[in-house]
Amino acid sequence: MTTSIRRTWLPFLGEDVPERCDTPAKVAAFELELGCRALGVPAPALETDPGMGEGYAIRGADGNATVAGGETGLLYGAYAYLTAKAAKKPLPEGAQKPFWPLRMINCWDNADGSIERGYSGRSLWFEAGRLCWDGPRVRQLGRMLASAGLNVLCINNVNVKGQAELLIEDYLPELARLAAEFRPFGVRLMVSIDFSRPLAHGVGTADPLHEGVQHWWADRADAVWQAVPDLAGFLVKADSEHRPGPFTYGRTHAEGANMLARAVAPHGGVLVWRAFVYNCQQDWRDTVTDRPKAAYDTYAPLDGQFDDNVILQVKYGPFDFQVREPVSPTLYAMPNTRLALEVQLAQEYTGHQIDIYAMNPLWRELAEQLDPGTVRAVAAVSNLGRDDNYTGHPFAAANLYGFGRFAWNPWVEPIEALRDWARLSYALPAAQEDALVGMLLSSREVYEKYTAPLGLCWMVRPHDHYGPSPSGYEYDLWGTYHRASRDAVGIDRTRRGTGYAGQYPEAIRDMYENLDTCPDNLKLFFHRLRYDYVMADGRTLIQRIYDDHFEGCAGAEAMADALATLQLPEPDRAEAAERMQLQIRNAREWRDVVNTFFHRLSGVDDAHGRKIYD
Ligand code: GCV
Repeated sequence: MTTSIRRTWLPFLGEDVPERCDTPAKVAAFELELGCRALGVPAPALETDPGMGEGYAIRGADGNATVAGGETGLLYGAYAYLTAKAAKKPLPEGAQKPFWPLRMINCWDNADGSIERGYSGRSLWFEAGRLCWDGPRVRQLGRMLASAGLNVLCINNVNVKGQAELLIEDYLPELARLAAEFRPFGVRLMVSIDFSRPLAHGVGTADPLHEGVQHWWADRADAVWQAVPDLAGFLVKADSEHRPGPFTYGRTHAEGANMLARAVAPHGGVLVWRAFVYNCQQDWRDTVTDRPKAAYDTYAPLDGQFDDNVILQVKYGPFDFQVREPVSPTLYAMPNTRLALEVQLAQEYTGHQIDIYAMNPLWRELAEQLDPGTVRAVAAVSNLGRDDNYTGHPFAAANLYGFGRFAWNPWVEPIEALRDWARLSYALPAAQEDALVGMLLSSREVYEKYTAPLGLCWMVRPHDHYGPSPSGYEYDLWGTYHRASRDAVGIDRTRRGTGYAGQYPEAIRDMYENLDTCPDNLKLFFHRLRYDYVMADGRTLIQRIYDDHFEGCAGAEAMADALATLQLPEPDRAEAAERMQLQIRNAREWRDVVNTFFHRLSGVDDAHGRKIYD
């Protein structure tokens, strides 16, 4: 494996964290000494206060400062001290603690070293069916995760393929060694498991109510926790996209999850159960089944039936990480269940870490629309891989860092998280820093406009999900239809239509059902509209489709101009420039394909006479 190590947003920490730093307190002391020396600032004293857990407080003035904290709190305090100094910001005042206790990264890494939806190289810890890794690189990643405040890393794909044997004796010593690499950074491992695994071990069934199955899982949990006593838990994708699950045995998802939760409970583990169930074999002629309704229909009736150590992990939107979706109604519907909010750093539908797409603005919207106290944990699908810079596009690191900031404080201002990342990563002159931060802040809207604006969704090329294909999923099995015709586009998801909007609390439901209050950026998600429908800003729907695509593409071109002015260090400059060429090509392709698609259907010309291909 490669040993090249990039420092991402911590360039001033020029040395590797040595193996002898085997506790968070030792890492904190090492980092403070190294970092303060590099930055030319006095190092604060460290004071352990076990009662503070993950919390910390920085007391006293420069030259006489103390970082007090619980064991991992000390580590977070040390990084907070260093990042404030490096970013030339005031030190955080008063006691600090993370909003969510579980701040998780979910890797979709396979045992053969590939990554499902991975856009930054191969796996950092799997190759040729085994766990293996480059120690200094993994410790640098531990440093990155801790400095962003993240504390759980699920290392394998929820589509458990070939990594099922992670739970078997043969693998456990390696799993224990990997856990030991991350432990000093306050990061605990988690593993994804295959619900049907007892079948492969002679049990004859995977029925959660079968005693043999229960014993098999309890034994496995004993063995795994003996090897890794602080394992955070198991993660499960069941009855979803051909994965096995309790439905095979006529059991509910509460019965399935609780059986596993009872196996891990004696070890203090959590059982994270993903709420991503829908019919992926839908007939496009069926206009009654509506995929976004599926999670609520499956899980809301089970509210209150899950054991205390079950966490139900819900994707933030009802579809699947589209460029814009409303908040999933399931997140409002289960007050008696521990919920986790799932987001996706891997840019599956948002540009493959080629196109720039900064996510803090999206997460801030989630915090505004959903009381963050509704969920107990937060998880992000990883954007990490073996590329030298870990995230493919050097700016995609802003999403990993920004996710940590969001997980600590869901109300963090996007501009603050992104500016801190930019300032820590690159010492740019003020005007260039502004240009970079401005580019990141606008990137989501730009991407949305040149791809699938107004709540359209799913116009991506099937399967790989990069580039335009307006009809690609239209006659397919995945339940993802916009049903564009000569006169109209969109799905009526009000109670007069599929009924999806009826899954929301009344005030939200009414807001979306009423065309006057439904925001334009979700109009076609909730409504089927004629092309001559007049949007809130006075333009017709068809004109908005054209305008958004022209504006989005122009926005990408403006980002390219801004990027060219930045004096980024190499190799980031060259990597970002190369990817920007691809982004521009992608944006032009989207603009022309989608505009042509709607022009051919509607026959309506662009009011401004711009080029639309026929
Ligand atoms: C891990 C989408 C992706 C799949 C992914 C799935 C999930 O369908 O395309 O690659 O599988 O979501 O979140 O489980």
